[in-house]
Amino acid sequence: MKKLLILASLLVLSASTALAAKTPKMFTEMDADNNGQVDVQEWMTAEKKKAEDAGKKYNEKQSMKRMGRKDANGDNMISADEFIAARKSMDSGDKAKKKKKD
Ligand SMILES: [Ca+2]
Ligand SMILES: [Ca+2]
Repeated sequence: MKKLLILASLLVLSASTALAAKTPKMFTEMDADNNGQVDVQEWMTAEKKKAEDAGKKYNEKQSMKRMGRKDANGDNMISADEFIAARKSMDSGDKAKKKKKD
């Protein structure tokens, strides 16, 4: 019985580790307070830094647009799930996304 319990908890442990590993580094870096959501402030800070690093001027309007595209449920925060989903839809091409737009 005990062995089974240990096995079960091991399974849970490895499952949660796998889940955590799935969160992209880019997301965890943006999530400054580590609450699992990237809010507007965190997004803008990250985008500004990205623009500066690339020697570009930061465009707030476009930056907000990019965030809106990732924020699937419109709560002004990007969850890890939304971030991953947005990346996936980018990978699978823009055609489906354009259709979904309205
Ligand atoms: Ca956060
Ligand atoms: Ca959201």
